Amino acid sequence: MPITATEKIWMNGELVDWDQAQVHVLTHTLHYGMGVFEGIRAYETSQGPAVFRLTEHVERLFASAQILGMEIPYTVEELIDATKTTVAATGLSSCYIRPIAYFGYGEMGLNTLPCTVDVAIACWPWGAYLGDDAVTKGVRMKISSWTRHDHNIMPPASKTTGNYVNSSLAKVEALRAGYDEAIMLAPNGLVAECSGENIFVARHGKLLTPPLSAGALEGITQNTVMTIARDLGFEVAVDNIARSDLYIAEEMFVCGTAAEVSSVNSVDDRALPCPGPMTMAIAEQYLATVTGEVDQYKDWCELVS
Ligand code: PPE
Repeated sequence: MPITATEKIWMNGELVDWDQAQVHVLTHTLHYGMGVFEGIRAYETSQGPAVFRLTEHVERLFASAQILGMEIPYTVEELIDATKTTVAATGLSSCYIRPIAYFGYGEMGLNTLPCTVDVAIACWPWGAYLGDDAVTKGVRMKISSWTRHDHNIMPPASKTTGNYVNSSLAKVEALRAGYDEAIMLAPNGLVAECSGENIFVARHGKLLTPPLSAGALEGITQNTVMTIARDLGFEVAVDNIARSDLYIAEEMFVCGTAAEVSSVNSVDDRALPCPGPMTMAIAEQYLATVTGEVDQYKDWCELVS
């Protein structure tokens, strides 16, 4: 999906012009994939632009870094402020936000201990990740021939840049085969997640979503959806899902910051009921929540100014 340039990018404490936000080709992370990043969205609310669950996203950035043994040279509060400053500097009322912490220029070789850690935050307008009609029409899924990372190979709990080699291989394979998105199974065959979203299936009237132990990222949207779903009166559990659960799901959707809530209309060419009633109710409530229209979730909308 193409990027639209905005005014400024925050780099190591300063707002720089979009075109000046550059790195050297010998930047350590470019070679070895040891960077951590976030995907966040700001939405227009009646009180102005607000970043959805900004604090949790920045906290997860620090957790991702902690898993890699990377020390981010800022505090959570400083990066929350920096994110708001960046969004405000673009003048956009809604946008996608990409913070990244990476090992910078100056050292080569696999030892990261002497490396400096650089941080950048960019934002730009980004539309529906899985297509404009992903909620109503649903997307076509394919189980990937690529396996999700094992915990002792690439920790899936860390949103590490290098982890996304696995996601990109799966995504491109699915697109080339005529599908919209890939479902990844863990090394033990259990369902993990999609290349960039968490999965929910309905079985026996109950929503199930795979745990971190199955190789899924602990999605902030997944957490939001579980809260919304329970408050709407649906039963939800974090539990293991087998491949066959997907084929006979009563309904299925995927969710993530970029994809929001998107229905699934088929898995490996087995048609699923779509859009499902729980999916539709949750998708509608999610949109109202991120735009600050639901009183009980207003605190999740962190105003930019
Ligand atoms: N799993 C993966 C692998 C993942 O990348 C994401 C986010 C999620 C689950 C959902 O997490 P959360 O956003 O906290 O609900 N994927 C990002 C898009 C990746 C991309 O750059 O493309 C996102 O949604 O921002």
